[in-house]
Amino acid sequence: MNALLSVSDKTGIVEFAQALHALGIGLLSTGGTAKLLAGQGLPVTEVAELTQWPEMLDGRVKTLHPKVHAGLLARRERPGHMAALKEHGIATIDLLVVNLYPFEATVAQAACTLAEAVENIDIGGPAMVRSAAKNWQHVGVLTDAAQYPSVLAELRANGTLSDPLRFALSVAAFNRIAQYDAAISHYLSSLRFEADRCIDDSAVPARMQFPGQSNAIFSKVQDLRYGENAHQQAALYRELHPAPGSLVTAEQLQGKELSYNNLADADAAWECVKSFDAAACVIVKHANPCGVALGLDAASAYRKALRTDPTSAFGGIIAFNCVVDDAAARQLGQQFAEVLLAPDFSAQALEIFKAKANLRLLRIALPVQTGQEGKERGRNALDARRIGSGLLLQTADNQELSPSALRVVTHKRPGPEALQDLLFAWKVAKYVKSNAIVFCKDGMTMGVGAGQMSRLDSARIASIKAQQAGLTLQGTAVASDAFFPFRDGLDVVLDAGASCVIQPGGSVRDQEVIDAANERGVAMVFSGLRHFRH
Ligand code: 93A
Repeated sequence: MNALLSVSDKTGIVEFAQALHALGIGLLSTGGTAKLLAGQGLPVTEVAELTQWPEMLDGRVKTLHPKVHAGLLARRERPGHMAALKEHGIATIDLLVVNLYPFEATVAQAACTLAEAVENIDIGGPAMVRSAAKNWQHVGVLTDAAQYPSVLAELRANGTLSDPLRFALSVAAFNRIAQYDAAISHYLSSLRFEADRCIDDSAVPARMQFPGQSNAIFSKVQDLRYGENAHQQAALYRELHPAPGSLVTAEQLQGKELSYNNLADADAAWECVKSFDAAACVIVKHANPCGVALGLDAASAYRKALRTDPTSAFGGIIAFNCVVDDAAARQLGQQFAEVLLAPDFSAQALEIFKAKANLRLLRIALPVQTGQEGKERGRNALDARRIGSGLLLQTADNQELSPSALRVVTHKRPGPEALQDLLFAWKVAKYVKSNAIVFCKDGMTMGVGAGQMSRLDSARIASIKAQQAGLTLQGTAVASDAFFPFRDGLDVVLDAGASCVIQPGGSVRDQEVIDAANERGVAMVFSGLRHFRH
């Protein structure tokens, strides 16, 4: 058996080659990889020696040779193929280990030039990977160091690779090539061709991004059982380089397989909860928060969040931005939830959840919060949405409200506590579908009106729900995701008991609404920022 090893990322390659050698497998390799292996005392034949052709053109031509490709492509069961190999003195290559020139990492660097990017387009590597993957019945192809252990395990156990493993490796190889080519095509498509600059490509910066352009490359994580409804098919894709702290980086610790709706709701809950600095809990149903609260710890935040709307919370998605300990776990154990997300769970909490085998537990690391980047906390830069045969792209709603931008527009000013509640309500409203009306007090949602075509109805629904939950809206702070076009919406929230209001402002009738607030003796602040979410 012969293996050809040609890797840019040399992680683990020495140990892997040593193991292959110990199994009696012959080693072939390209310049840099061969040098590394030979330096470790491994008997390795350089491809240049095999082909009797030197690596040329600064390494652009290393393995593009019939001796390599025929060795990979020959069908062992066809006498004609084997006779041709014999005639030309070509040995079969049964195992191919390749990882490609680091194109994606190169163009991710801000200072990368077009020349550097182009030099990192691997030609020979993908060609070999395709040959090997096409001939999967005879060749095992490894394109990722993570595959080394499973391949070694089979080789050690059986001296050969099984059909299912070779097939899986082939699929992974073609996926990798597709991803790689997509990265190249996305990158080149993002450049504007300027004749004089592109000819001297060392002067061309790597990315000339147009506003709103997506350079994200997605690869499939898994098929989902079905989509939003049972008759719809669905799959989960993730970006090649997901932002740290984004939902797709989550690790599932237990529970049933995640569904399409679970993932969509978990994302809504996670995005909301990680926007808070204090310990927070967010309960989501049908993409809307039905309870959000701050607490001293997970347990107290959860207790408060649940009080907002215990009826809707049944079967919800519950997210925390802090460790879920045993106290929180015991309380959570009393409720039926579909998914629980948190940066971590204590050992006792995990023990408690074991009794609920179906409950899906997701652990997601919160990104370290430093500077503006930390503030982004793994948010997407772009939002995408399908419309009939088209795609709408926009930069994501990542605008943070700075308290200094708040403008008090009424005679009455909100006191420090009211201001806290207003800012909390404002944060929550951003994650509620429009039209959003959110009543809050003491770091807890008291009534949420979501997704109505009329702001008045959202206001009414929020107050009906508060009543049903046995909560009083007296003295609450209320946030409206967009301006009140007339005073009627304001009157509804004040009639319900609110004593201060935050809204973007910007209506032609702002003065009518401000006058109404003054007439009723409440404080109102303008955020100058709208948070539509449809
Ligand atoms: O420059 S290439 O496109 N031409 C080739 O013929 C070729 N053969 C292997 N790149 C080629 N490779 C790549 O070289 C492999 O995909 C691998 O990434 C890298 C390993 O080179 P070395 O062993 O010299 O470090």
